[in-house]
Amino acid sequence: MPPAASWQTNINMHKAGYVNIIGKPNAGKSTLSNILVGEQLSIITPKASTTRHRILGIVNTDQYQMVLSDTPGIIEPAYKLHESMMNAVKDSIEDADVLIVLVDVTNRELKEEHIQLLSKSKCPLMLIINKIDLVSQAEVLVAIKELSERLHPAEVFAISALNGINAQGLLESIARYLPEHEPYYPKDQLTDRNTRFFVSEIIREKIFRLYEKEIPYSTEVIVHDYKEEQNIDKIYAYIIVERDSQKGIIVGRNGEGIKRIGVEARKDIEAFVQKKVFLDLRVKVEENWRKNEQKLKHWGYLE
Ligand SMILES: Nc1nc2c(ncn2[C@@H]2O[C@H](COP(=O)(O)OP(=O)(O)OP(=O)(O)O)[C@@H](O)[C@H]2O)c(=O)[nH]1
Ligand SMILES: [Mg+2]
Repeated sequence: MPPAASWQTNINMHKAGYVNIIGKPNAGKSTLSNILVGEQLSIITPKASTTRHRILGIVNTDQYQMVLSDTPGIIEPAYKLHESMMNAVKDSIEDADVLIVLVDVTNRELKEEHIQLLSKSKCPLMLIINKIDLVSQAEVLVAIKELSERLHPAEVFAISALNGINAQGLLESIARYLPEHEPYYPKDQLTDRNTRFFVSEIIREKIFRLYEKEIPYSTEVIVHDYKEEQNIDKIYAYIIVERDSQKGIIVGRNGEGIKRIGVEARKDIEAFVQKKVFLDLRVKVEENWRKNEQKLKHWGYLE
């Protein structure tokens, strides 16, 4: 048995903290968060503004607990929904122990107001340049120079979140900035979200992938009943749209649209819950839900 003193030192040395990833829509925040956590917690699509909530992903080792927070992209609010998404961004700047500013090297202009927003943070800022697989090394160096001058980061990294390039080194670097602290969550916990949330996100991801224009943005998914039986999970969800015309588009000719969402989502949900799944999807119209404070509150967007 080790002497009491060394055991004591280990407890004291435990590090824990909130590491918040922020950046413009489509920068790769969810891809990075997933690769660091090692699980597909956040949905990823080629469309901007996929993520609507803060989602915590927790990395646990004996030495530390890193609570990563994936956030919606920084946007100009046009709807009440967007205000809630931007509040998630602002909160994540304020409550971070380490702030990761993720920048897509191919879309790297930062507005002055974004720099102002970031300057409110009082913690170490790590600048991470993403998607380096898409450009030359020379361009990466230019981006590092340009952005470092404006953001004054404690550290800079260049990565490809998609291919995992430099991801392990990044994880180790972030860990060095974590303050000494006891764990915030049980050490076997991976996220703060429940199964219903992930199921609705999987369905929403299919809609982002299968539909164009305003349809994905006008859609919300609500799991309204979840029955766990011995060999099967029975899940009942509403796909909420803003107008009757959108309902028709989601359902599709002879119901083919909604059937395809159901088939694809069920496959992923079964892999996620590791069980057979029955999925019942219905489309409901809630006029202008994105502007409706009551609805947004009810669905967990507004505090
Ligand atoms: N080529 C390349 N593509 C990437 C990389 N990282 C992410 N992507 C792609 O960029 C797109 C957006 O990725 P997400 O992780 O959803 O981006 P996000 O910042 O979470 O986006 P929002 O949630 O919409 O704000 C997806 O198509 C990803 O596959 C990368 O390193 N290289
Ligand atoms: Mg995202």
